[in-house]
Amino acid sequence: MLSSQEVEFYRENGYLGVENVLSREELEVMRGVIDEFVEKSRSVTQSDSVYDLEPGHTSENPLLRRLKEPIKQHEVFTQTLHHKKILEIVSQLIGPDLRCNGDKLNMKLAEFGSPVEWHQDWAFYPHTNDDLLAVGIAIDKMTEENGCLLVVPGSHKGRIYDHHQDGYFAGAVTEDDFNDADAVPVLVGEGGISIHHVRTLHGSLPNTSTNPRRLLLYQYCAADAWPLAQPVKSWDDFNATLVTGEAVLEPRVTEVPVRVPFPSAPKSGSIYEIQTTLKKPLYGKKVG
Ligand SMILES: O=C(O)CCC(=O)C(=O)O
Repeated sequence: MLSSQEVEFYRENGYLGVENVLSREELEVMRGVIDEFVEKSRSVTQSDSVYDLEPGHTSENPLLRRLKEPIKQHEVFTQTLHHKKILEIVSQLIGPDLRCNGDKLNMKLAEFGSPVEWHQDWAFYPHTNDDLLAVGIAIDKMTEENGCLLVVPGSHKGRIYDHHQDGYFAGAVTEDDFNDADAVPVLVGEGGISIHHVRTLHGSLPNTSTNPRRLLLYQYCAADAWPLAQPVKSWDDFNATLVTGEAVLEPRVTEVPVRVPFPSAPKSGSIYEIQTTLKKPLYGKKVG
């Protein structure tokens, strides 16, 4: 459970690091499963619905950047989504009825891994209220050198930044004068978790260390937050995303700033793929 100081810190700053959530044994099991997916990625030649590959990936030198929707790929990831300690912590922050609206395993290889440009998750999936957050499970110790998560404290209380370029959603902040001067690292040891509010500005640098940086991300939403940009097409499918608690028929609507992620990026795919179209990336290579 979080202390009242930790809850207060999260409410004020829009992020939190919590140490020692997963045990060493749980981490070892997960690392074994991740290694199996890296092995399987050797037979994949381009990014698909499961594997997101770094440029330069080959069967001899697999460069797996992301395992997409890990809860669909292996039961260890589904079990961890329901981890008792994690659900207790998340419930303290956004209530007992929870859905999951996304999950991913981001991997930065030693001396290589891709950066993630600055963005607010809310720009991708606005809801009727902003009781949504992402939990990042540190499979490896998070350090500044290996490209830990960076956040701008307090940004969850502010505006939604422009994530559009040339009239299309670009998946990253595109404002000319934006910089990372106010950013702080979220440093947690292996088995710890980072938590960031859905409106918190965040990003991460490439991995310049000799160690990998693997972060398993689960997006949790209060069950009464209703998605505004990704329409619910089936009540049953929607309720299949419930992690704990009850579905609601009356979404809670609060006063939140909303921008929709449309028109969609001409280059669709993962955040990495969408962000390759950025003309002025802060961290990555300039394209075009
Ligand atoms: O892996 C990271 O450092 C950040 C990931 C992230 O923000 C995302 O995938 O949306």
